[in-house]
Amino acid sequence: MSEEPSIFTKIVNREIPADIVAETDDLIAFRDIHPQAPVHLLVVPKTQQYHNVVELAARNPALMASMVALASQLADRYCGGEFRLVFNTGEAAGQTVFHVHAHVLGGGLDEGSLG
Ligand code: DGP
Repeated sequence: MSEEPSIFTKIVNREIPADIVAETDDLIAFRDIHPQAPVHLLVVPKTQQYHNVVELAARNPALMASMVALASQLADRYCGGEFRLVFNTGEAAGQTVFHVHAHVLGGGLDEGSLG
């Protein structure tokens, strides 16, 4: 891997702590450090090779589908199965970590909370 490990790769590798709520062979999910909703989880592929959801969807749609499935399972567990799924894409859209991740938001959302 030519890039420096992302902050999320460091969480995958247990180099920095996180409140991990689920893990599979390919994915990890943990609580966002700056929650924007009563339930705010991040679902993240363990690989950092996809920088955003557009790359992921083009190159590995099965992995993207598994992210949606895990988001749904977590929403069942934490917020009654209903949730907002947000992929910020690009700096101007608020993306700060260029290792693709889905924000799973739920549990009494305000209109304005976009992750
Ligand atoms: P985005 O702005 O879409 O790139 O989302 C990045 C999210 O990652 C942001 O909501 C805050 C979260 N985040 C950044 N660093 C950490 C961290 O070290 N731990 C956890 N749990 N979340 C983090």
